[in-house]
Amino acid sequence: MKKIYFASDMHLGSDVFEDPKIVEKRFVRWLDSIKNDAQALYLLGDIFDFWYEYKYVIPRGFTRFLGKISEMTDSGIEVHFFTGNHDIWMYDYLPRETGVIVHKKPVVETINGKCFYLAHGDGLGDNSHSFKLIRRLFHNKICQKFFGSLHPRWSFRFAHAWSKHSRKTGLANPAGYSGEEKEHLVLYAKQYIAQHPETDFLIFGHRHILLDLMLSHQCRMMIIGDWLQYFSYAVFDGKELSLEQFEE
Ligand SMILES: [Mn+2]
Repeated sequence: MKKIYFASDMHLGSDVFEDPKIVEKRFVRWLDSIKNDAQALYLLGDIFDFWYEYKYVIPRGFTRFLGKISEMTDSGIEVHFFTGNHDIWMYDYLPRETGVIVHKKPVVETINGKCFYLAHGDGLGDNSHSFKLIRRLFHNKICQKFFGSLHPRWSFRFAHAWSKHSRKTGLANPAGYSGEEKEHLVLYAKQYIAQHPETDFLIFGHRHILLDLMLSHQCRMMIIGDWLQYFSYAVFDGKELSLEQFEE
């Protein structure tokens, strides 16, 4: 069997690096390095730092990335694209143009007899009111329509400022791992496997940390880092799942 790869949080287009293409080019080199033994690739969210598409227009940039994943789907690799909290507004452009399969919700999938629970991870186990409110606003159809009716000169400027602001409070300075008892996703995962004990692996992005944790004798969870600090990914060879970092 060929391998299944998982990666998340590239935040393509973000200004964390002076040249935003640094992340994109590195990520594309990684895609090049896996394309020959990959059967499927799961991109677990926050692939773009900001994405919004209109009926006839898409954001500029990302050409190397879009070209590479199109090449991969053309060659028969299944590419799954999860939306995160930064690229919620994904409609039919990516599936039509690049052949990816878009997921807006967590996915449960059996791969080679193993049961996987896959999600970006935002909104899971985090019950804070301000987070819930913003999430509801961003997912609201009327708000999305209103945003789409603005000229991009205004809406994109607002969005990039917003993304920058949320990074100041989150991404550039993300709360590190503070233990099983405090990590929302660990708490969520424990609750989930209590209801779904058949689960073998839970894989998340979102937190920008590396975590590989046994939850029970059968069930293991991973938070697979990001492409801003760790250049990390998970790979499943049909039997074993491992968390790795791309080294050139
Ligand atoms: Mn992220």
